[in-house]
Order: sequence, then structure tokens, then C-alpha cells
Amino acid sequence: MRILMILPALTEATSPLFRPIKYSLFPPLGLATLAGYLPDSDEVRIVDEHVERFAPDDAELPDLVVIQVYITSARRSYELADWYRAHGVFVALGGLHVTSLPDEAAPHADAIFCGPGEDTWPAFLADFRRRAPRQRYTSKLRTLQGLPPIRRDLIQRHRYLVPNSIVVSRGCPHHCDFCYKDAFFEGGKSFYVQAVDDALAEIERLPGRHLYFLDDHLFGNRRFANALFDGMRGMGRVFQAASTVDAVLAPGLLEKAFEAGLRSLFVGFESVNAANLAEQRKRQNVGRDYAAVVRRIHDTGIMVNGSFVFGMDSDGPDVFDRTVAWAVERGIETATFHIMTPYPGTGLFRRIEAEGRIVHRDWDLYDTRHVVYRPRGMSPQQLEEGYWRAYRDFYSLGNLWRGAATKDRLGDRLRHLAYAGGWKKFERVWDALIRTRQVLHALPLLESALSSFGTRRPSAVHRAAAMAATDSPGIVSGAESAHSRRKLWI
Ligand code: B12
Ligand code: SF4
Repeated sequence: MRILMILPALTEATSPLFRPIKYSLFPPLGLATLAGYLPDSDEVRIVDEHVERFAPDDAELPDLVVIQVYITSARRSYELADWYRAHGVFVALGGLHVTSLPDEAAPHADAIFCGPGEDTWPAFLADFRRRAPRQRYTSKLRTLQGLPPIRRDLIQRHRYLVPNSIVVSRGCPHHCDFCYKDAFFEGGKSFYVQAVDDALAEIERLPGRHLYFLDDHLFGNRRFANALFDGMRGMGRVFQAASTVDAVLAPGLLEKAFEAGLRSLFVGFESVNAANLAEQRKRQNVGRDYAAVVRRIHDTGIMVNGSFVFGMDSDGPDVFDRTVAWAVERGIETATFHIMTPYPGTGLFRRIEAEGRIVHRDWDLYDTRHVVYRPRGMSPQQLEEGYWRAYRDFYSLGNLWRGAATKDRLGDRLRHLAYAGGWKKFERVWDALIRTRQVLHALPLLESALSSFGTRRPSAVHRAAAMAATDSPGIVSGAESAHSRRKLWI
């Protein structure tokens, strides 16, 4: 059987203004995971429109087309699906957006899939081979036990800066209002982990040193995380991952992660307005001292990638400057900013829709860079302008320098400048590397920036751990608060 798997890109991927480095970071892991279920006798190709141009070709029609649909790529996904169906090819659609809006996706597909694919996809393959596929498959059985190896051989490694992306869990133990998670995992477990030995075996299979864990919350199951980090110690890896502020403050785990090779941690600092956290059901962050969180991560020898969302109901026009100032003063190395975006299926969407504040459903623009709802504390224009200004200001030379100056040691300051500046100040260089397909050659630079960051200062680490153990409450003021979704992965 000939199978074509496509990860379509959002509209702007073909535009000259497309920001390629962000989209050339990670390969299509979900599709490579599904490809693992196919026998060697099948002919499989994975196309990732984020890194390659693709036009369907009626001279090369496959037997089955599989498309992974995100909200921003929904329009393009349906366009491709319609084309293949018009040419008589069976089309299977799945992924986050299909799960949120199955009735929207169904007219473009022969079969749709809701939720993770580890149970439904093999069931469908069996049905398809005996020519009796159903129109809709909904995931119920949630496990990562006994997965076939991911077909990384189908990934064009040289096109990605971070070919070694990996997930060893699915979902998250928390329930934030804006997050995709509860809708995607509805009807079954919404947080589960791989067997530690399987995760370690997958890590062993990955060439080179650098890894990026795409798990929503790598520290979410402490017993698993402890065992994983124990197993990774001595492997010589450097890695990046995401966690929440409460897990960062827990004594011991962060240190173990450092010993295992963690050098940059994504932490969602959602908002500098404490009132926003309660509104978004971000309970695990309420009352936490975020300055202490940043200090603790830095003292452990790990860089911080802070994520912030603008436009929540308690935000006024001052939120942009306050957020940037907060992040710069704490020496956060990289920051990602987002305009609040209500994704269909989330509690946030339901609330904003019930309040009559959704202004359109052009999914192309649900990309966290456009305002798609009526904000309360400012105009949509102020929100968009403030968002872009926050990026400009945070990565301005003056603020890069100010952020670096918060570090005690010269080495740490230089690294801050090199790492933070590298992403935003060299966009032309990234562009050239990507267009000439040399982007993987920049990986050693990333590895050395990460692996040389910080040296643990045990006294500071222990001080922070002791302080965290007392769980100092309520230091979050109107000007300081916490965690978020991830979009830019540096
Ligand atoms: C890595 C990543 C990216 C990467 C690369 C994506 C890629 N290569 O797959 C990059 C940086 C490009 C990216 C960009 C964006 N992303 Co992103 N990204 C992720 C992230 C962190 C991990 C995805 C992943 O690899 N998961 C692990 C694999 C194993 O799971 P999976 O991909 O979901 O695949 C499984 C199932 O979905 C299912 N499945 C998927 N397709 C199909 C098809 C069939 C037929 C079947 C049977 C099953 C099936 O089976 C797979 C195995 O279980 C997710 C968060 C998350 N936890 O999912 C956000 C996430 C998907 N991104 C999101 C967003 C919003 C964006 C951006 C708009 C951000 C922005 N501001 O620019 C852009 C737009 C991208 C686009 N194409 O339109 C949202 C999507 C919301 C939504 N409702 O669609 C998420 C959920 C983050 C969030 N919490 O809000 N992203
Ligand atoms: S936003 Fe982060 S912490 Fe909250 S549910 Fe989603 S993944 Fe978990």
C-alpha cells in the first residue's frame, strides 16, 4: 500500500515573510509515530509543508492520504483533502483541530480521528485493509505501553534544527481554561507516561547530544521524572523541556534534571496580573513567587524560556511594558509572547463565545498573533500593537544587555547575550541556512550554548530548595505571576 502523510503548514508558510526558524525546529513527530504502525511492505512518505514546498500530483496518487490538522492549518488541510478525494484517494484526517471540531472536518474526509491515534489508527488500518473502514474513530484506550518504534527514518533530519524532538508522556495533570488538553483527551486519561525503560531506549536511539522534550509537562509525574532523570545521568545529553512553576519549586527534581542534562526550561509565566491566573483556572500557579522560580532555575544552572499571554480580562494597556520589564529584570534569557487565543473546544472559547465576544472564525488567524475576540481592558489594535512592541522591546539590544547584566559572572552574561540574541538578531542567517538546507549545521552552536550555560552553585541551590520547601505563599503581586502554553520553542 502507498501512504502519503502530510503535515500542512499555515497560510504564511509560502509567504516571503514566513518566519522560517520557528517552523524549521521540529519534525512531524505525530505522523512519524503513526507511521511506526505500518509494515515494511507499505511505501510511506511524510511531507512537512513547514520545510518543503508541496503540490499534489495526479501522476502519483497514493492509496491513502493521512493529514494532521492544527487549527491554523485547517484551511490548507481541507484544501489538500478535497483535492485527493476528488481524485479518488481515501483521506484520513486527525489531530487537535479535528478533535475539537469533528463536524467541520468530516465533510473533507473519508475517516476522521478524534484524540490520540495510538489505539484508533491500528484499528482503522485493520478495517481499511479489509475494505470496511468506519467514518469516525474516537480514542478511548490511552496507553504508551508497547508502542512500535517511531519511524524517524522517514524524517528529513537535515531540514530541522532540532531533529531529536521526543515525547515520553501525553497530556498534563492540570486543567487550564485556555489549554487544548482537556478537549483533546476527553473520553479517556488525559495524562499518562511511557515506561521509563522504553523512554530511555528511545533516547538511546537518537544520534548526537541534543534533545528537546515536547511533553507538555515533563515533571508532571514525579516518580516517572525522577526515574527518567536517574536513567539519563551519565548519558552525556543536553536537553530542553517544559514544566510548571509548582514543579520547579519542588525540592530535588530540578537538580536531578540538571544532572541529566537539562539546560533550558520552558516555563509559562502566563501573566503579570495575578487576577488573570484565577480567571484561567491556573491554580497550580496561584500564590507562587515567580521571582523565586526564576532564581531557582538560574541557580541550578538552567536557562529560562518564559512564556506570556496578553489580553486576558484583567490586562490593561500597561501590561506589555510591565511584562517586558519584569522578564528583563529577572534575567530571563528568552521570552515568547502570545495574544490570548480561544481555541474551539476549550473552556475559554465557551466562555468568550457565551459572552458574544468572538469576532470571527477565520482559523488562519487563530495563531496567537492576531486578536480574534473583543478584549476587555483595551482595544484590539492596542493589543496587537502591544504584542509586537513587547517582542521588539524584549529583544532590543539595550534589554538584552540589561538582562545579561543581572548575571553575576562574566561567562553567564556572555552566554545570555549569545543565546538570547542568537534567535532574534540573526534571522537573516537562519533564513539563509534554512533555504540552503544547512540548518542542521547550526545544531553544534545550540548544543555548546546550552551545555556551557551556568555551573551549579550548590549553596544557592540548597538555599532556594529550602525556601521552596517552605512554599512561601502569596508573594505574587499585581505585578508578578505565572505559567502558559508553548508556541516558540527556544
Ligand atoms: C511541536 C509543536 C509545534 C511545532 C511543530 C509541529 C509539528 N512538527 O508537529 C511548531 C513549532 C511548528 C508549531 C507551530 C505552531 N503551533 Co504547535 N505545538 C507543538 C507541540 C508542542 C507538540 C506537538 C507534538 O509533536 N506532539 C507529540 C505527537 C506525538 O503528538 P501529535 O502531534 O498530537 O500526534 C498525535 C495525535 O494528534 C494523533 N494524530 C495527529 N494527526 C493525526 C492524523 C490521523 C489520521 C490520526 C489517526 C491521528 C492523528 O496521533 C498522534 C499520535 O498520538 C504541541 C503541543 C502538544 N502537546 O501537542 C503544540 C500545539 C499543537 N501547537 C499549537 C499552536 C497554536 C501552534 C501555532 C499556531 C503557534 C504560533 N503561535 O505560531 C503554530 C502553527 C503551526 C501550524 N502548522 O499551523 C497548539 C494547537 C492548538 C490547536 N487547537 O490546533 C498546540 C496544542 C499548543 C497549545 N497548547 O496551544 N507547533
Ligand atoms: S497550559 Fe500547561 S499546565 Fe495548563 S493544562 Fe495545558 S499543558 Fe497543563
